[in-house]
Amino acid sequence: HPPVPALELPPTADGFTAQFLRNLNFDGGVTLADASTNDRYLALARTVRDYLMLHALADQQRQAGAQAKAVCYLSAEYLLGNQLDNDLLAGDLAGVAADAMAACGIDLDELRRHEIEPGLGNGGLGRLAACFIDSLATLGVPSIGYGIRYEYGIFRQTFEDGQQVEQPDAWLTLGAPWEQPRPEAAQTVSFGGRTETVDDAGTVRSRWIPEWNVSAVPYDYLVPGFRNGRVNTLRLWRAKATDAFDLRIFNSGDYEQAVRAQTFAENISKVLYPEDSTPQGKELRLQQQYFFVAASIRDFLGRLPEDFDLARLPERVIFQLNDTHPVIAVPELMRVLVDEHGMAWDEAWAVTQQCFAYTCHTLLPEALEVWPVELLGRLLPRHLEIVYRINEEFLAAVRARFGDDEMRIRDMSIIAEFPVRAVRMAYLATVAGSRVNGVAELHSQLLRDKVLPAFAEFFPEKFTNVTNGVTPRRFLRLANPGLSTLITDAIGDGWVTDLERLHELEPLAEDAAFRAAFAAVKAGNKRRLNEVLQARDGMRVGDGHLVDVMVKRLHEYKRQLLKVLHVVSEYEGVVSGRIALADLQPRTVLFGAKAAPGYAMAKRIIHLINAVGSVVNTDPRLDGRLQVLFPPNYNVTLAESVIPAADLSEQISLAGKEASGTGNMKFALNGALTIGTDDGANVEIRELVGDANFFLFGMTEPEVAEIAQAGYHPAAFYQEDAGLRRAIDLIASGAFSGGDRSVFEPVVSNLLYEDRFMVLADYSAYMAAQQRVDAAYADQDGWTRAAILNVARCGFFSSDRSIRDYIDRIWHTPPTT
Ligand code: 26Y
Repeated sequence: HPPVPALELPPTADGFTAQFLRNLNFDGGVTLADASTNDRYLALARTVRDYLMLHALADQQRQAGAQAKAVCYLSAEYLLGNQLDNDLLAGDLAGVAADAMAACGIDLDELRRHEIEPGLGNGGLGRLAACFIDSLATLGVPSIGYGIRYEYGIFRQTFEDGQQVEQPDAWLTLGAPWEQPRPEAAQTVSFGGRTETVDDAGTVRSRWIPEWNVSAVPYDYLVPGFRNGRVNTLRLWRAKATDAFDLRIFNSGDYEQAVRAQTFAENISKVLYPEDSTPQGKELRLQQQYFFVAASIRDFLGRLPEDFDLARLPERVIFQLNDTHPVIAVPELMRVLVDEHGMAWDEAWAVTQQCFAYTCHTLLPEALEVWPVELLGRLLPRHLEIVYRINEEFLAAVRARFGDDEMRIRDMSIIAEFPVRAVRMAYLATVAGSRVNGVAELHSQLLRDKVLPAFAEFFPEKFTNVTNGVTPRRFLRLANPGLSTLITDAIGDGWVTDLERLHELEPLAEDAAFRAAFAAVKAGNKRRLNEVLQARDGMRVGDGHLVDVMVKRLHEYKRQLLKVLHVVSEYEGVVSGRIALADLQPRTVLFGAKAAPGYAMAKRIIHLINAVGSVVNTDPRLDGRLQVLFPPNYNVTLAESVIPAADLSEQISLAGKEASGTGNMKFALNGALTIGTDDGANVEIRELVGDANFFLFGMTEPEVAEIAQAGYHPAAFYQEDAGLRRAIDLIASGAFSGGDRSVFEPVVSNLLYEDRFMVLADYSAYMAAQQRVDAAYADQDGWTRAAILNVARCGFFSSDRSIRDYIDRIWHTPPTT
């Protein structure tokens, strides 16, 4: 085609300015003089995207015709965080953008603050997916992320009288400049109806006669690699009513019914379920899951050449199942191969088994998804038949190997019989997938030994580990510019894509000037956090305070209550005169946590944290030396300010319950010291940073199993430990609830009589570990040395390494150039 005036590459400030103004004028329809903050933000975002699009087009050209195997990452959640800085960094556009904004008299920081992050995930699992697509692009692995474009992401949290109130997250209302709708690539997804058998030239086949359809419209996000010219796609699906669906009803003359039908269809991608780890078995959730995987499989198959032999599908794709949420993809691929393409069952099963791999992210049995047969049969009748057949053949194989061991058969059946007949999605994924992985060494071992032992015995070759990681671009380079500069000045900038090079910092831990510079960066990060907290919530971290941080979803197993008991004990100690104020290490304890809206105990714990904070923070006897801050609405954006400012990272789950944790990695990488149990990836962090630079406490997983076995009696710990008794009694007395003893009674009695996660059993060990923290912090120089060693030794936790492990152990998808 004739030459078109292209954006200049490499980008220049003039070129950037011109494109920015074009976008402002023609896309936004305003002049610079009249543009609102939102107009300017949208035009800036568009301009950044335009530059990335240049790379994307060139990349597509290079990859066109290549027959490389691709990873399709199937995830119901992507907790992306802000896009502007990420894309400016990846595209190496920050300098020209700053110059261009200056030339236009625009405050770039104001536009940064204007951005609303896409919160399309709950917590660790969703954030991991976002880190993984970043690493896939940076490593140049052909890959597509598939998910759901929720109109409302994770709720916005506010506090009223210390209690959580949820507000809708209307992240799309001011425009969505990072996404590109592709209506022409819409897919139709069917639901409901029935199956019937047909005689197909002598073979009896089942076929699905669905009852209703929705249209899945893709919205594409560019996923740029770090300065490598690679741009992958994140394709998120939005549900729309199909025309056919509407028309039929419109023609019947029932306008209102037609509009209702539209609402019904579009509800599918309306809202992210805010529960993590307690599946509710809701029909809409199953609709969401099938909706996005059915659209994604069709979409991927549509990219293959017309005459492609589907028997060779495993050479071209691996579908990675991010937990059980997308596992309905297994019977869907079988249905497509067998019913739509006429492939023989056995061949289709062989193909399917090679095309899937499953990552498990939990150890809590109640977190494993199970779909009642009644529901599945109503929504996806053909898929239920397929699951039954998969199960029948699998159980026949089990019988062939172990004989008619009915106990074993019942244990391993993909169909549970109690309390209702239901499909165990984790079992289906394990039977169907080529690999099953846990997300940290300990987790993978417990997965084999405790969660899926019968399957590990039957398919030992399937089980593997890939320890989680975090992207160093967002969580070090962007979040901690001060430390990034210090590191780059010392060892060059290769660490951004080769994080093990941080080891080169180790000798500098012994260099007094480097330690001073490192400490100055930490102090600067605390000031920066204070600016953010001040503007956001009117809060601030105390000067000279140890910044002690516990940020993560609110869950009993994560044991925010243990942290609360520590705070209450310190408070009670000072108030009762047992601790001299001068002996109290000044500390600010910072919490961030959302509770699932239906999780009553988690919400009570939030209330308790706020209640303790308002008493402790204002009691003159503490003189501000102990502060509890709980900024509401913890999200990726706040994490980026909090993590670099932390001195102490709280990773205090009951051993054997936290699959991995990834916040733990982000803190250590930013030079916080961890106080933690022997759980999840804490184990690997401690091995790498060394015992001297990690505050370990608490029972090990085998010890937990042993006391659980023997019968755990929390009240005994209360009886025997005077400090614990005083802390619990103070809460029970109503000291934090205006004298009303009933408010936190459920928390107290739960601790005393149930305490499922053994908070009381680990209390004294935790208190002792906190004393070691205080003593260590008193030696500031020693603390800084340990912090530097944490940074230097955590290169392993790059998500680039995780992705390389997935490639080696599971995907076998080499990077392409
Ligand atoms: C079924 C539904 C209710 C559900 C929705 C979300 C179930 C689970 C989840 C999310 C789970 C999750 O975030 N798990 C976390 O995954 C991280 C990444 O692997 C781990 O680091 C972390 O330990 C684990 O709790």
